[in-house]
Amino acid sequence: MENKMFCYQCQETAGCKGCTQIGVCGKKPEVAAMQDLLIYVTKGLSAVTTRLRAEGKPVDSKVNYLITINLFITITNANFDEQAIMARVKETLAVKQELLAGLADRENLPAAALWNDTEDGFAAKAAKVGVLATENEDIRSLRELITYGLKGLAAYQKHANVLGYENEAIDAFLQSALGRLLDDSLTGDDLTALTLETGKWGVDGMALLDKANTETYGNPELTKVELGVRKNPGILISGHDLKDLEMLLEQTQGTGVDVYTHGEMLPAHYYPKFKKYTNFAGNYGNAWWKQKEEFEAFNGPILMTTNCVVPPKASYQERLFTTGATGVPGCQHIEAKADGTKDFSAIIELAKKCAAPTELEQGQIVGGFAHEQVFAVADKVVDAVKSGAIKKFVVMAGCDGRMKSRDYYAEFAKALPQDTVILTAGCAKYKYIKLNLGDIGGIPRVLDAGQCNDSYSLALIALKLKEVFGLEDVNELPIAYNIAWYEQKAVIVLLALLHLGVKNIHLGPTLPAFLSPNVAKVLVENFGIGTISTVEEDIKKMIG
Ligand code: FSO
Ligand code: SF4
Repeated sequence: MENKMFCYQCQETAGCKGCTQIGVCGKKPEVAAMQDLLIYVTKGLSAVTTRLRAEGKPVDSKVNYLITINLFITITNANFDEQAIMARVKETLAVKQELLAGLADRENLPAAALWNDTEDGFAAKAAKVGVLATENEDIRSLRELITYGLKGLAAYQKHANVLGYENEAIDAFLQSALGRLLDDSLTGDDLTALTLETGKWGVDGMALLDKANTETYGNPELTKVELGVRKNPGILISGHDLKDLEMLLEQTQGTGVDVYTHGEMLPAHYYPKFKKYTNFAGNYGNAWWKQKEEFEAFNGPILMTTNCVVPPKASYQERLFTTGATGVPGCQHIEAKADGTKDFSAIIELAKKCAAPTELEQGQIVGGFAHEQVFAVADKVVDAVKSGAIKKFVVMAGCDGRMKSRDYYAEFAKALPQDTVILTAGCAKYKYIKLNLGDIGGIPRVLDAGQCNDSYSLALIALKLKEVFGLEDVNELPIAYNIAWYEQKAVIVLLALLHLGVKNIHLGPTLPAFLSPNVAKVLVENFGIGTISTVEEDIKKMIG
């Protein structure tokens, strides 16, 4: 059977419809097929674990980790390695087989829970279980919306897990939801309810990760991050995994090798615990999509801890290392040992032989405005709002991307009146954080809370302001939401915001292709979700 690719999970999907030949991200059809199969078998395993729990039997945390990392691997720009993904499918099937033996009741389990590769081969099965296997457009749309939200939730769980934090209730929900996506008896209304429930667990998942990060590394604080380079050779670390960064910083002590952050690792500088490392040199480059040029110029090795990785140019492929959920064929992958530690000596040895990074720019980024830092200056913020010095906050969190249409966000930031403050998180910030937009009475006009998961901080800040101003509804606050999305972590952030009651979110640069017209209508009618138009019109609409 022809193995036709279909993927529409990210904002850059071909023609705003779906990638069918090869991914705009570089994902090949055979990799897309293995990812479809991995999702299918992970749903099957989740149906089994959900039945086990219903029978009162515990599910080992190792199985929970397996499920979360499987989902994480299929997120946009995480893993392009077909062999690595096939190995995960095999492992998942083996674990499922073992767990099936422990079930008292195996009646009426979905087909995915019983499938194993002795029936038909991986490629043949993958061709039957992709996104288009669900024929009804609205059911498919809701199933995929939930699946993508769960992928984002899984990524955040994985980060909390590596720091020793877990919440069995979140894993139980995640798995029961995955299992329910196999159930053909669920109606559009059932799936709409499950979408909203996913948002509730998204809030819990981000709260768990926030707790894990802040209890382990301290509360982010106002920090100036250097953008220039030093004279030593360096290692560039990208992605979102703070534990990997900590291990790398430890292992590079006394080696003469500096460590620079890239992309979504920038906010690591805001955490007190990382400030003690004198070789933690600064941030290099911009958002993920500029990496082909910037990794070339870095000269030293690059460690990708999570997405977004772009398939590399041959010129620096040997310097690109992956770990965790990421994978690129031809690049060395650093596996965790049984105790979770990683040996980065191969990267450090390579760095010693490389030239120091070529400087791209000079200057500083100011950030660290997560919840506690903002609460510490809450009086100042409240006074500025009361005096009229701050008229409006604009949440511009989310992702950056390649599309030219995203220049809108830089232009929008520049066009905002001087009495507005941007609240941001995620790699979207690179569109305007270096523009020197000034401050209002000492409060910077761009307040960066951190990574995309730190959008949770922005929600806490909104709830705090609601309390201080004695408002009933978070939507009465002078806050507009103009969010840029790209991949599936942004989906869980969006669902979490909807759960918290936030309305009238503008989502751009385009609405997700996976929203069918009917599902989009439900989101518009119930939550006022809209997209963007021109900078002028949107400033009028959002700021007044
Ligand atoms: Fe960006 Fe990529 Fe953080 Fe995403 S680096 S696009 S939403 O992976 O996760 O913001
Ligand atoms: Fe296309 Fe995005 Fe899927 Fe890549 S992740 S194949 S760009 S829809």
